[in-house]
Amino acid sequence: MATAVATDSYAELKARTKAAGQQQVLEDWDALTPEEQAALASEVKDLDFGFIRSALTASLASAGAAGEGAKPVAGVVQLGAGGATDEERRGWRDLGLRLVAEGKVAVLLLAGGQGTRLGSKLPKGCYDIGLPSHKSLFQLQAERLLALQRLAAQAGGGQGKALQWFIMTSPFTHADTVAHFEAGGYFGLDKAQVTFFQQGFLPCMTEEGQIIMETSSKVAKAPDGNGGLYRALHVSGALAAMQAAGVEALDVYCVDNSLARLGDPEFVGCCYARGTQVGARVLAKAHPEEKVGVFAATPEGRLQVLEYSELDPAKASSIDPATGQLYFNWSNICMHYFSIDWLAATVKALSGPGAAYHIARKAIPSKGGSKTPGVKLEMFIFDPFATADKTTLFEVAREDHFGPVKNAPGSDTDSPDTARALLLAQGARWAAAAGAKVAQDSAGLEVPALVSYAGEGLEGLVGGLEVAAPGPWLLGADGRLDA
Ligand code: UD2
Repeated sequence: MATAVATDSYAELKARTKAAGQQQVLEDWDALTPEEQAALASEVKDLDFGFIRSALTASLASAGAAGEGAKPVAGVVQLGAGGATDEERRGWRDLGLRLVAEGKVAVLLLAGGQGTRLGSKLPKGCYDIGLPSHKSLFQLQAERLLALQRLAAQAGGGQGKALQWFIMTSPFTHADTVAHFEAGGYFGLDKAQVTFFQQGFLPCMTEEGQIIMETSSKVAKAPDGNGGLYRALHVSGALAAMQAAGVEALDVYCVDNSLARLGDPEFVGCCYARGTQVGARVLAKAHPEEKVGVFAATPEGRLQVLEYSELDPAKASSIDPATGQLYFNWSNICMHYFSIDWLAATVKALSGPGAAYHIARKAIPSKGGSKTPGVKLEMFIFDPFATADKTTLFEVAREDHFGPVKNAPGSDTDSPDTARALLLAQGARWAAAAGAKVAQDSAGLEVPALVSYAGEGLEGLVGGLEVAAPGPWLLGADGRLDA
C-alpha cells in the first residue's frame, strides 16, 4: 500500500522502535491509512525513548519514599491571635501592589490538567459553575487579574504596568483554551499581556516500560503533571521571557480553585519582604481524608508536600497532643509563590533526563476499546520544594480562598455547586460588611471582580442595599441587583 511516509523514514522508525524494544508501536502499520501512518510517524519521531526509559526507572526507584521521616512544619504566618498584625498585613499589601504596578510580579496559571473527575470535555477553565453572570472560571480569573492591575495602578498614583499572565496549557487543553480567550476578546485584557505556553506529555506505559497504544495509530499519553511546568518554562522560552521582562516573582495558581485570589498583594508582599524562594498559601485541613496535599518538613527540616494520594491514612489522621491539631495540619491548596531565581535554578535542574516522576497506576484506554493496566508518570509542582532555603507558609481563610471545582455537578464536595455557593456567600459577606442588608435565607450575591477584587470599595455602592431571598443576585457596577 502506498504510504504518505517515505519508505526510508519508515525503515528508520522501525529501526528506532526495535532498538528501544518498542516494536508494538508500529505493529499495525500496514493496516493504517496513509494519513494514519503520517500521524503515527510524527508522534513516534518526537518520542525520546531514552528519556522515557530513564523517567520510568527513576520513578520506580523513588516510589514509596514520599514522607519517610516527615515531621510537622513550623513557622506558618497565621491569621488571628498571635499571627501577623494588621499593620504588617497593610505593609505587605502596599508592597505587593507596588510590585504589581512595577511589573516585578507576574501571575502563572496551571491549566494543563485534563479534569477527568469533573466530566467536562472542555478544559476546566472554560467551565461555567452556574453563577448569575454565567462567567467561566477563565473569565472570572481574567477579571480578577484586571481588577488587581487597576488597584495597583491606583495605589501607584495612576501609573502601572500591565500585569503579565502566563498560562500553562497542555496538548489536551491548548486549542480549546486559546479559542475560549479569543471568543471572549481576552475578557478586557490586552492580548499582549497573556502568554500561553504548553507543557509536555509522557506516553502511558506498562510497568515494564512498554508504551501502550490508545489506537492502532495513536500512542496513549497524558500530561506530565503540573510539575511539568519546570521543563515547559525552559522548552517554551516562557522563563526567558519573564526574565527579560524584569519579573522577580511569580504568583502561581490552580485553574480549578473558583476563589483563587490570584496575585494576592498581601501574600506576594509578605513573601517578597521575607526574601522567600518558595511560598504557599495554606489552610487548616478540614478533616484527615480531605483530598489535599499537606505540608511537612523532611528529616533535614526542608519543605515538602505529602500528596493526598500518597499519605497513609494513619499519618493523615495522627493528632499532635501538644496542639490537639493534626500533625499534618497545613493543607496545600496549589497556590504558590516562586522567586524567579529559585525558579530559574529549578528549571535548569529539572529539564534534563533522570528526573523522577510520581507513578499513577491506571487502567489505560487502549486499542479496540480495551483497557491496559499501566502507569501514568507525572511530576508534582511541589516535588523540588526541598531545594528552597527561604520558604513562607501563609495561612488564608478557607471561605475566602479555596473553592475547588474537582467533582461533577451534584457531588457533595468540591463541585461546581459547592464552589458557586462559596462565591455567592463571599459576595454577600462583602456587601453586609459594607452596609447592605442581607437576608438570612438569601442565596447570596455575585460581586464581579471589576466591582471589587477582595471586598474593597463597596461602601458607597451597597450601603442600605437589600439583598433579599431567594436570589442569588448579581451586583452591577451601578449598585443595582440583577437576578
Ligand atoms: C492538587 C494538588 C493537591 C491539592 C489540590 C487542591 C498537586 C500535584 N496536587 O491536587 O495537593 O492542592 O490540588 O485543589 O498540585 N495541572 C496541569 N498539568 C497537569 C496536571 C495538572 O497544569 O499535567 C494543573 C491543573 O490544571 C490544576 C492543578 O494543576 O490547575 C491541579 O490539578 P490536579 O487535578 O492535577 O491536582 P489535584 O486536584 O489532584
